[in-house]
Amino acid sequence: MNRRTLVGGAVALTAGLALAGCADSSADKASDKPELKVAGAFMPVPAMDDMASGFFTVTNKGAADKLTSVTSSIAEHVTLHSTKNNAMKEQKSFDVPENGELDFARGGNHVMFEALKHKPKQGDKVAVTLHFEKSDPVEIEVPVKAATYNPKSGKHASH
Ligand SMILES: [Cu+2]
Repeated sequence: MNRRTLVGGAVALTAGLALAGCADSSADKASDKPELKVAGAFMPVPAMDDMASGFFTVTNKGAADKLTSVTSSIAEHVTLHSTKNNAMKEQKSFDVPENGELDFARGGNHVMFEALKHKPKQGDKVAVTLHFEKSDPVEIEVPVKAATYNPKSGKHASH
């Protein structure tokens, strides 16, 4: 009995040390702030009356951050989705990497606007607020584009 307690205690102690080490190294980076910019936002005219999707790119010239939620006056619920092998999956958050970007694009990550209060028309602008773990919320106006609009298709072809 005594022996077992000892062993358990040693394991717990090691785990505690490892965790403390991790926290220390990330605390160093936390002093650098994220520097976020949101660009290229658009919402294709939705096919359905009650649901729409949205896309944008968050670029970051500073420390890592996280997109934790999106809100909009046009929808009751806004959720974050990733797409893999044509299957959508709801995500709690998306990482915005240090000196990197978080990209939302057709066929990939997207924001889903559900329970729309009204159906947006092409040419409308939808007010959307992005909420981050560290950075202040960013308010953007998302232009409503044609249902087939895809700014990335040209970009990919030139790669
Ligand atoms: Cu979705």
